[in-house]
Amino acid sequence: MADLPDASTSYELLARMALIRRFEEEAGRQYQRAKAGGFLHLGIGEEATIVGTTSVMRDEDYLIGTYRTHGHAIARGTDPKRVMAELFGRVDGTSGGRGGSMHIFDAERRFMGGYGIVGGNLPIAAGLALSADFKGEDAVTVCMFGDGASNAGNFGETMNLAALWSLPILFLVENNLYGMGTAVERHSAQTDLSKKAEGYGIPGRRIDGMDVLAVRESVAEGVRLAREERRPTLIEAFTYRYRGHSAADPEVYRERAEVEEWRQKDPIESFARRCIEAGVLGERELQEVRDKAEATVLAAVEFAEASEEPPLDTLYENLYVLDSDAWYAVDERSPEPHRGEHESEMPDAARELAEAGAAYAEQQDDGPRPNPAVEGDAELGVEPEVSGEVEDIVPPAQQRRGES
Ligand SMILES: Cc1ncc(C[n+]2csc(CCOP(=O)(O)OP(=O)(O)O)c2C)c(N)n1
Ligand SMILES: [Mg+2]
Repeated sequence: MADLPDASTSYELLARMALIRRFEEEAGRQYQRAKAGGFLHLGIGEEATIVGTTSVMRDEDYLIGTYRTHGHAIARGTDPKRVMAELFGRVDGTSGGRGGSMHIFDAERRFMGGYGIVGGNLPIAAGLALSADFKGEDAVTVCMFGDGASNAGNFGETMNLAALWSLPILFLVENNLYGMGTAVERHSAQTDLSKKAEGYGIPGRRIDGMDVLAVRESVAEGVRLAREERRPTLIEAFTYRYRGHSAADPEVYRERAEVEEWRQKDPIESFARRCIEAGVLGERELQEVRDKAEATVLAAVEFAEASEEPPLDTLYENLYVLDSDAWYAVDERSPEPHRGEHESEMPDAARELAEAGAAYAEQQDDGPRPNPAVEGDAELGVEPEVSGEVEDIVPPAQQRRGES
């Protein structure tokens, strides 16, 4: 068992976990009151994995997570007021109220989201680590994801590149035993998730994710290996969410007794008890931690309530649009219904579109299809823009090994 750190570090670990717990309980309550919209995924029970990890990261390090990341942002130092405002969809939220619960983001604190696509954050994490490497920065990327995400195709793709390019990255799988309602042994052929990247050259280890000090110790070593030796590793932290997958989960896939069993290992209570028994913290400090968490969370709700909703005419701001005549990601038409938008018109519109598609395909049958990458967009006659010589970009690790 890892030794207790000094009193101020112990206090900080406990206070951070308690704040996240109280914040999430309140988020759940506000969601029931319909103050927070969209989806809501709470990580109550997983605080030790989150706080243990961030507590050994430097300010310049990147953290990227999933859609269950209110706690991750707060652990990284994001103001709980701004996280709550994001849940409420208000302008003062971390994403200006546009993202909601699943898209908390704080570039200043290098908390890079917040992703709704399971496993979608893995390749982005590799990109963050690669960019740090190219810039010659010392920053490490910590990528946290769920047990379910370890089955996604880009898990393997990311592990391969991380190992090949010796990226300064640490992968941490938050194994809470379920991907939605599917237990690990029903969704993963290899249930020892720490082994899942071994074949790619990334070693792993399993830890108790309910023990904040065990997480701290392992993550500190993983971060050191990434920073100093450019060796990516994978940590599998066993943890548990007490609440359902999202706010709308009848939880038919598990027994109440199982939830109770995990509650006995509660990361906050067990750490507080240990601090008291060792005489590192006293009852007075424990009460102070609770009171401060309460006050911070109530202030966050008040702040979010008072923050404005984004004005309607800003609806199309901050959207990514490909600037060309070809494909648009955004419907820029006026708000009234357009062709095909009335349900009664749908069958006709669908038939017309299908016929138009078939007619187009027929035209293409005479001769080989144009390759837009080589010839530009044949139909629009757009030439590809290439300025100067195109150089091969070789990642730093391969440059160091003299590969091109
Ligand atoms: C690519 C993709 N497939 C499916 C979903 C639907 N989905 C949302 S969460 C989830 C379960 C993921 O479980 P896990 O990775 O263990 O994370 P946890 O929710 O337990 O934190 C699924 C399947 C999705 N969001 N993205
Ligand atoms: Mg899971």
